[in-house]
Amino acid sequence: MAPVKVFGPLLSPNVTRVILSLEEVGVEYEIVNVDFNTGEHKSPQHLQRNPFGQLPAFQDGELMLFESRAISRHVLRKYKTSEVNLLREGNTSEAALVDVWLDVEAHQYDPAIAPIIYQLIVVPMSGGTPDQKLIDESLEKMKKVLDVYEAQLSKHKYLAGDFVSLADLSHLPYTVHFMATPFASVLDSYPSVKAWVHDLLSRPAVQRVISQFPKY
Ligand code: GS8
Repeated sequence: MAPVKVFGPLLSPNVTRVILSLEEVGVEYEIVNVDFNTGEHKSPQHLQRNPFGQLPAFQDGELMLFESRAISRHVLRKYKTSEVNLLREGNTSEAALVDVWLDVEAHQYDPAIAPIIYQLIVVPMSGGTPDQKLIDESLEKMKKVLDVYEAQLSKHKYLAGDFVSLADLSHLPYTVHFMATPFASVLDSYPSVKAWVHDLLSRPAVQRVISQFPKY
């Protein structure tokens, strides 16, 4: 039996974030699907795992967690290996910079990119029409964030410095879907960002996860 369980479909970006962390440290895990279509994420059973009725939830023995970034930090802290040190907790300055860029991802990048993916991929799946005004506004927001990333990544190979961290990987779940949209060429104006994304995509753990994604 796998030591840990991830509740939620692999394709949901916040679920993918957790799976990427597990793959990086090589922990065996079981994915327990929770069906959005039937509203299973709002069922009393799931609300016990995540009181906000969202995915992912995560079980590690007696410990039940929600919030994908907190789960990822737990995984990378508890199952850290000598080769994989994605939180840099041995160095307080590096760890603080990882926290800064993880917060940037959560509070600047995610609110800009998530509506674009939702409108372009999720809305059409349920037969709806994407809200173009919201997409345009979100793209403008995203470009402002990417300006900052371009400046940072032209000075350092990764966001928190010259070492890869969870702050970098945490961007991938939405970015991979973004690259499959008609707006993927937006990244062409940000060469350092594009090189950074491609570097992250070449990681074996990342490849193991995204090779399971559908080709749109
Ligand atoms: C967000 C979880 C979330 O929105 C986290 O875990 O990082 N801050 C949380 N999950 C989505 C699915 S993944 O995109 C979700 O559960 N949506 C359904 C809902 O909110 O009802």
